[in-house]
Amino acid sequence: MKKEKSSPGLKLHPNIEKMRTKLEKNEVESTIINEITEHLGKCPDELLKNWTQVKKSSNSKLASMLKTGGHIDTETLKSDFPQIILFTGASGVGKTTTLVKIAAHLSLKKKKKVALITLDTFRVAAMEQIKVYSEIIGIPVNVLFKTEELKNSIENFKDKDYILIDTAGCFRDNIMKLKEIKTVLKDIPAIDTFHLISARIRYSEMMKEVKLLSELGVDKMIITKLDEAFISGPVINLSVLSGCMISYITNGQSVPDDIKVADPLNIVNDIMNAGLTYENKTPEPPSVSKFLG
Ligand SMILES: Nc1nc2c(ncn2[C@@H]2O[C@H](COP(=O)(O)OP(=O)(O)OP(=O)(O)O)[C@@H](O)[C@H]2O)c(=O)[nH]1
Ligand SMILES: [Mg+2]
Repeated sequence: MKKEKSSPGLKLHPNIEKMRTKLEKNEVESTIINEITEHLGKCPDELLKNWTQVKKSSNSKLASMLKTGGHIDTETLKSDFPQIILFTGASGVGKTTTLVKIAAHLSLKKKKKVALITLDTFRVAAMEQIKVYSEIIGIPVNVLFKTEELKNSIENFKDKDYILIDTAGCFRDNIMKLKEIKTVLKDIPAIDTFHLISARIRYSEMMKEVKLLSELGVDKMIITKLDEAFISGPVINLSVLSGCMISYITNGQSVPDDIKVADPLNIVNDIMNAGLTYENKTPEPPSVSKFLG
């Protein structure tokens, strides 16, 4: 990451310098840091003297720059046909866990008719994992060995409100699979795709994934494992600079609780207060303030 210091000769308030350092150490991109500096530069001295107020003002400015949205709207179903929701992402990113969290919310809390389909037949354990969860929630699951079987499987679940589809590991295979799925499902009206990205990977890696996905028309992200992130910059950079939007945040292994609808201020507060920054040696886990709103 290119680091840009404040311009020489221009003396910044010590608390603005402190905020710049905090953001730099969290690997926030310099364009964003400069916008925050400009914003704080317009704040009265009275506010700048108070570090808590500086953090608050900086967080709300950052929040206003974040792009979020695209979460599942359970109030207005788009058509009579089930809403199809695909979950993609690198292996181990949390696809199955997140799908199950959302399925539990839709079925148990919102009382919607939900079915699961998994295309992840690569590992026996993966099939077992989703079967066990579907039994606990009390919803059907269909395990498919070939993408071509998708259309039939969806047809069998056409009385449902939502069909959630789990895909298999490896990101490069996932892109191929996604292309295949999109081809098979090209006549189906309501398909939403959520791509999952771990908060722990580098911003440059995130951007590579987002670029490949945007070519497939995917712009909704779910950020997983925020509870395990040591620095907050990559998620902020992604949300401000990539053009995609963050729909959900997951911050723990507990099903179904550890997921939240992405709210800009909550995200900023959580990630700026969490993580092992250079200021505090022990990470504070972000709080799960509410379950899916
Ligand atoms: N700490 C933490 N762990 C998570 C989170 N989400 C998922 N996990 C854990 O990450 C591990 C992998 O989760 P899965 O849901 O199996 O990931 P996946 O993407 O389906 O993995 P594959 O199917 O192998 O590609 C499990 O141990 C989950 O409990 C999260 O938000 N925070
Ligand atoms: Mg899985």
